[in-house]
Amino acid sequence: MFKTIVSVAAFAAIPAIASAHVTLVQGEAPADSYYLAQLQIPHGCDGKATREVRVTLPEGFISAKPMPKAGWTLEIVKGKYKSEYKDHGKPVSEGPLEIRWKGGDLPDDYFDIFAVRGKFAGLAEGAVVPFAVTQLCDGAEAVWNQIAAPGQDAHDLPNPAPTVTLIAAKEMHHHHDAAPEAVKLGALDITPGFIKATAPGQPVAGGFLTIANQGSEDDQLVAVEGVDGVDHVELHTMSMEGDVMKMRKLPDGIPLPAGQTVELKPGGLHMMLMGPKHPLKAGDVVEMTLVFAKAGKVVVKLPVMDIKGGAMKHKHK
Ligand SMILES: [Cu+2]
Repeated sequence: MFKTIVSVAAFAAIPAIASAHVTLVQGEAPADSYYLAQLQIPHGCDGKATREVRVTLPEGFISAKPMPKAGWTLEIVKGKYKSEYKDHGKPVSEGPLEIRWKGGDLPDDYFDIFAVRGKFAGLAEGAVVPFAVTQLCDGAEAVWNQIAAPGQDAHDLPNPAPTVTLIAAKEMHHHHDAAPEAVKLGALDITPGFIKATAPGQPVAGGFLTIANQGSEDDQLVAVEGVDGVDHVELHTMSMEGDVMKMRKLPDGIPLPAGQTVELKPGGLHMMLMGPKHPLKAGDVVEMTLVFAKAGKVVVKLPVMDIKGGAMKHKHK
């Protein structure tokens, strides 16, 4: 159960947490490169245990290989791709189209991750690529296949397909140079995301990362401090109010429920670097200290990336 530290205001932010929907753990990937698609299944269908998970692989995700899971039987549905691709110089025109993990038992109270490795080919930077998922439960199913129309926010959709946004390979190259590494602090696994590059004079910059609370106790990200070159850092959420996307400060921080993964990402929960004293440029690495209510403090490094498309609008009141 939630501890008293979770205030009403923070509680109200919980629906914005990505873990309510099926999501991809890594929301960005370089175009024309390998990608480990980790699909996070946060709950069952209407309270019923999940028995089968199916993912439809997107066109342009080639040479896919699923990761076997104990207690589940794998089925790979193969067929022709719509186009022909090159993999290591060889033409590829067919391969896995759908992966099915069958015969398992994932109770509604648990979450799990199902992984497929493959390679993006022929898709442009900025493409938002869906991995549609169907959960089959005892006498029920949940289908995660809705795609946001241009200008529409995926958060409006009741059953959005999990998506990954393709970014330029050189941005990922910086990513490798900077080697931002996952950090462990007690029961928390913290995976660095990125900070959006800013133009001169831009008053704020969004910062993103993923925190998995593997423990049995709730925790809370209460503050981000120690960032050079910015005035201070706030924790924000975004949500639709009517047809307007509104940003809201979370004065008590971001709840990290036990056993859940909370993703800070464009269009949702984020950290907001207020008042950068100079533009944040792609390739920079920003060091910061995350402060948690229970786990304590840890230093993480986030690379600055010039992310195109899916831009978050910073309409502060
Ligand atoms: Cu904000």
